[in-house]
Amino acid sequence: MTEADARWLARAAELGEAQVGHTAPNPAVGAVCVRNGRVLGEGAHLRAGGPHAEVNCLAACAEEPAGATLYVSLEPCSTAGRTPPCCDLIRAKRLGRVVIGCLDPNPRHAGRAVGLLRAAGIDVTVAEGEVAERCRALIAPFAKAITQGLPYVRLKLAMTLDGFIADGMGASRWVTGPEARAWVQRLRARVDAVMVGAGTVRADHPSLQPHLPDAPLKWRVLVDRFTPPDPADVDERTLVATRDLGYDGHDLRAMLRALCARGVNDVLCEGGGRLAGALLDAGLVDELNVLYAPKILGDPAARPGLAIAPRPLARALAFAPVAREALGPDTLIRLRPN
Ligand code: AOF
Ligand code: ZN
Repeated sequence: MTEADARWLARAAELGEAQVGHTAPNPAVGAVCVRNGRVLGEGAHLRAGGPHAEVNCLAACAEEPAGATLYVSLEPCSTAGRTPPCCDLIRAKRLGRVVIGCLDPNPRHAGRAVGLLRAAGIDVTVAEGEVAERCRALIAPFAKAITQGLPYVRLKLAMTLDGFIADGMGASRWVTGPEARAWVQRLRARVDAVMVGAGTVRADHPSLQPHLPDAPLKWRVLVDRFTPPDPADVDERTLVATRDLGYDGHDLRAMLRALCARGVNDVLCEGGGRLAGALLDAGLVDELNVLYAPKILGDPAARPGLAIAPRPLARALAFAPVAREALGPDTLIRLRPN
């Protein structure tokens, strides 16, 4: 793989990244067709059931792509799903070379394209290094969902330095500042569903939708173990866990499986403390996003961000920080459970 290959593949990944949050249960994928350092066409997968990135890219080519190189962030599919196999199209269009960002974790495809395309006389390169990492990160939620039947779970906690999400009177607007809240809106736009305890929704009535132009409406999952949902909070985009996902009040894993079966690959949990704690205790969290507001409440009646079974220091839940970012006065820490 050359430096130019890495650059074109990065462009394919960028086209895919722009579709994150729109394609569930499919992965977001981007593609670029190039001849002699010149772009013939670009494309992305826009929504499940619609044409794949390769199809849109090749349809956008101003001239016949025979002999050209196709850069695609994910291995082209080799069997028919809702749409025909991209490998057939690549052969029919007689591309000279295909550069793949990462292999498809879907067992129906998983690596088959490489042999199929090579057998058709097409030069195939599977990327390595940084750009390959980027392409894998792009489909991480899809990879977990397709191989484990569980969605990728992100937990967001926005709290004071002493770990509270509302004061002793129940006031929660706002713990964090506008920059942190805007970051949460962008995160919501990138996931497939937002999950929250029914008690938190009853207390705060958050819309849980990304209030951004072009962001599709998300599923709102109300987990009603301790508190029944207020009918006023249930609309056509709401899934009530006990009613719609067969949740028995204990088996969160089974509930997440049912959510995944509904086509949710990527779910954001926004609290409350008991649900967040239960997910962490059950080892179901893939990524933790803590937004710390530079405030202290010190009120034992305040609402804690996390309710978790007590642990001795030696067995504390431990995390590896992956990034720290300043959002106005607040601090975002992204962590992965160890
Ligand atoms: C590609 N290009 O842009 C995407 C792919 O039901 P279908 O036909 O849409 O197939 C869905 C599967 O295709 C999905 O599970 C994943 O393995 C792959 N996604 N493949 O060649 C794309 N989105
Ligand atoms: Zn395809």
